[in-house]
Parts: sequence; C-alpha cells; structure tokens
Amino acid sequence: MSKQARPSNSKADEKSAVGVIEPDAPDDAQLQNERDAVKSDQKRHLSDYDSKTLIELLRQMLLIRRFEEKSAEQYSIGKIGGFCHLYIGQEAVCVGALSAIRKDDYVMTSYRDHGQALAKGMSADAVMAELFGKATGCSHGKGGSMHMFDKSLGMLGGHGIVGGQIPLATGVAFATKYQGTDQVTLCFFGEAAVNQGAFHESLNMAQLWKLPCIYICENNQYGMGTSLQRAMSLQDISKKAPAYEMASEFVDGMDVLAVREATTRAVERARKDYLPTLLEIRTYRFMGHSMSDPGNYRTRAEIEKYQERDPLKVFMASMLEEKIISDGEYQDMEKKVRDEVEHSVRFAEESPLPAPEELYTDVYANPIERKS
Ligand SMILES: Cc1ncc(C[n+]2csc(CCOP(=O)(O)OP(=O)(O)O)c2C)c(N)n1
Ligand SMILES: [Mg+2]
Repeated sequence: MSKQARPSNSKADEKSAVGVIEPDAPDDAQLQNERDAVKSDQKRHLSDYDSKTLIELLRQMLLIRRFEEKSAEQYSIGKIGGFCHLYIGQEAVCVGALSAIRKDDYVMTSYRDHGQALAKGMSADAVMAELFGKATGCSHGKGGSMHMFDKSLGMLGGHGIVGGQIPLATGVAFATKYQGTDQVTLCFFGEAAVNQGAFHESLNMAQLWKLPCIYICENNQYGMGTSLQRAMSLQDISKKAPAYEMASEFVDGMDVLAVREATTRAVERARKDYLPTLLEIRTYRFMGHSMSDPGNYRTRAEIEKYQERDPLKVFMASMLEEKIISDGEYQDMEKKVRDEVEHSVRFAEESPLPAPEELYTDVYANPIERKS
C-alpha cells in the first residue's frame, strides 16, 4: 500500500457540488515530502529487483515519454489529425502494471492508449503509422489514436466510449475462465468512467462469477475539464470495491514499482483463484485532456507542482543515485529511444495511405454494396 495521502472529500464538502472553485495547487513542502517519500520507497525496493528488470522499466517509460512528445509535435504540424490523447505523466501506471503480466494475458484500455500499446510490445512504427492514418498502422490507418489494437499481442484496444471497455474486458475474462486457461485481463479506465453504470454492473458480475479481471482505475483527477471533486460523491475510488466484496488497493501511480507490486498481488489472486481486483492508481496527466484542450480549468502552478513528482524523472534519479545505471548508460538509452521514435516518424511518413477499397473491409456488415 502506498504511503501517498489518500484523496479527501474535504474540498467537496466545503464547497459542495456545482460551481466549486478548482482545487488549489498543493503546497510545495507537501509535494517535496511526497517526492522524497516516493524516492526513498523506491530505493528500498530497488534491491528486490535485478538491474535488467529495472532498466527495462525505465526504458519503456522513456520510450512512451519520447513517443508522446513526438506525437504532440507531429499533431501540431498537421501530420496527425482527429483526436489525440497523450499519456505524459501516467507512464508508471501502464509500464508497472504490464510488467506484472505474461505475454499471453489481455489488455484493454480507453482512448488514452498509446502507452499501453507500446508497453504490450507493439512497435513504435505500428503505433505512429496508425496515428498518421497510414495503411501500415496497427489498425490499417482506420482507427487512429484511440484504437490501438494487436490481437496477436493480446492488446484489445483502444476504446472511445468512456467505460465501454469495462464490460468488454469482463467478457474476455469470462471467456478465458470458460476455456479453462489461467490468463488474466487488465482493464484500464479513467476515474470518470467509474460513474458509469457499466463499471458497477461489471464489478458485481466479476465478483459473483469469480472472473480473472483486474480493474485498473487510472485516477488522474480530471475527466476532460472536470475535476473529480466536482463529479463524484465518494472520491476514494478503491472504497467502491467492498460494495461488491471485491479486493482493492490504493496505489501511488507516480511510483512504477508500487504499481508493479500491487498488480503482481492482483494477478496472483486472478490466476490462482479466479478473483477480480480493483486497483485505484493515483496519477496526474501533465498535458491537456487531448491535443485540442486549452486547459483553462487548472493552473500552471498545479501542473508544475505535480511535475515535481514526475514518475520518469523520480525513477531515473533513484536508479542513478543507487548506481543501477550510469550517466553514460542512460545517455545511450536516451539515444536509442530517440532513434526508435524518429524511425517511427519516417516509417509513418513513407507509408501509403489506405487504398480507397479499404473503405469496404473490416466492417461488421458484409458485403456492403457499392452504388454506382
Ligand atoms: C459515454 C461517453 N460519454 C462522454 C464521452 C466524452 N468524453 C470523452 S473523454 C471524457 C472524460 C473521461 O475522463 P476519464 O475517464 O477520467 O479518463 P481520462 O481522459 O482522464 O484518461 C469524456 C466525458 C465519451 N467519450 N463517452
Ligand atoms: Mg481522468
């Protein structure tokens, strides 16, 4: 269990419901303390891991960060169109969680899906080409940012309806149990999805039927421009699980090792006893909701203060201080990651657009008659 303070309902109580003033930026000393606490927690845990595992966690977080920065740049020059939701600030959540599962386990998430896709083993080329709407993208250029899929890797998307993936993932977990496998399903969603009926229906069935599904709420504290305090009566999301007799944990999402360890406990419960878990992983998105968000609902100061606890920087600093990685090795990692991302942009640029005939493939209703 993380040492980070649990969210309190006090602001909502004081300024109740509609028209509340957005939460004040947290106090400097408090953030510094939290950052030190994460670092010292991480350092204590570093010795539990071999350096190869730790370096791979760092590399994946760095790849996602550089990939997302490049996506923002390519979006702003018009190479990427449509919706584009970036994951910067939340990297420790998907990297920590996916490092606790096997290759044949399943992952489903929302439209904020680039991180999960990369951590599940999809290539930067396939993801960037999809963002560019090119035929070589993982969904043949027809899905775009919100629909990263690779069935062969167990990456089952990329879903645009808030909370829509929660019953779907519950169904996948049902299917694996029915088939007698010991696979588990990780289902990621934002905290705003918790207010959807589908969340509650799914948790009820998963516990009743004992399904190996791990529900991971990425609580980044905002649903578009609405803060959690303005939208949810009980903001302590992990406390919703006991209503279904489900196990739950509150986890610090800025600490990749804390996420990995909580997910490992949930995976064990799912694989051995077919039991579901709800993990509330507290995080923060450093960018707007999507590329078109002007971000007027929170202050620059609030963002900067959370950036003090940047999961990538804190983990990198812990690794350097504990001499698990040297400056030179880190620079080398940074160069390789940047090359991989640059390669993905060239690959996407040079790839063809989907052929016009592709309009008639991969659709549910077949055959579609073309009117001449
Ligand atoms: C059913 C439904 N309602 C509304 C929307 C519009 N919408 C898109 S994202 C979003 C906010 C979701 O926030 P959260 O679940 O916290 O995820 P985050 O974006 O923070 O990752 C909303 C309301 C939608 N896509 N689907
Ligand atoms: Mg959110």
